Amino acid sequence: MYKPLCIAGLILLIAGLAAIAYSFKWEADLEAIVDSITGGREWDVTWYEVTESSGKFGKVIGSSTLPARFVRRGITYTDPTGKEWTDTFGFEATLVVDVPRDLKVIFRAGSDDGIMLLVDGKLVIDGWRLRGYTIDEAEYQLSAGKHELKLKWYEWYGGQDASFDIKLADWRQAMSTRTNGGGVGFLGGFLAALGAILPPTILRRKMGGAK
Ligand SMILES: [Ca+2]
Repeated sequence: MYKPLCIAGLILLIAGLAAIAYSFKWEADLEAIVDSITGGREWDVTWYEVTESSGKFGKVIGSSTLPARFVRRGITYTDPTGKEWTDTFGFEATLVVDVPRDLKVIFRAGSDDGIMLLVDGKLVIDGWRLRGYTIDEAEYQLSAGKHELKLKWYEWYGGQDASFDIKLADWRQAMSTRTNGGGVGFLGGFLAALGAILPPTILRRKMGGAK
């Protein structure tokens, strides 16, 4: 064992693990703020028939709700007549958020096929096209108070997925802290292991040679 390398490696390993643990705590705190913004409210969803591949809505086929933050893969909708929709349908949903103070957020909306997000009537995410599942992100400054979010989604043919999430802008820093912590921890573990297998005489031999 070559002790100095082992100790340096262990210090880096501990620092890396501490950064990872901190990033989880940080993320949990940010998630709690997002939960307070949505306040347990749900999307009010109106389902539509879709009449064109460009996502043109036809008649209303029913209504339901979705959780404020959701991931739905392989969406189907069974309308009140019992018909199950798997293609050529879509929805328009509204959700009111109540923001405790001015906050910079990241909206994340995913879809197969198209999706768009409007905040207080302003288009913030535009993914309104035929495509495989893709997540669009937009940073947005939300002022304190209530805001109306509108989410539109449509499915033409093939796969049918939709997702929506809100993150605070600091979430990206929390994630990079975790990635960096992982890198430092891995390096530390590697150096500690290297120190453990190196012969202890490596330094002594060098010093001996310098005499
Ligand atoms: Ca599709």
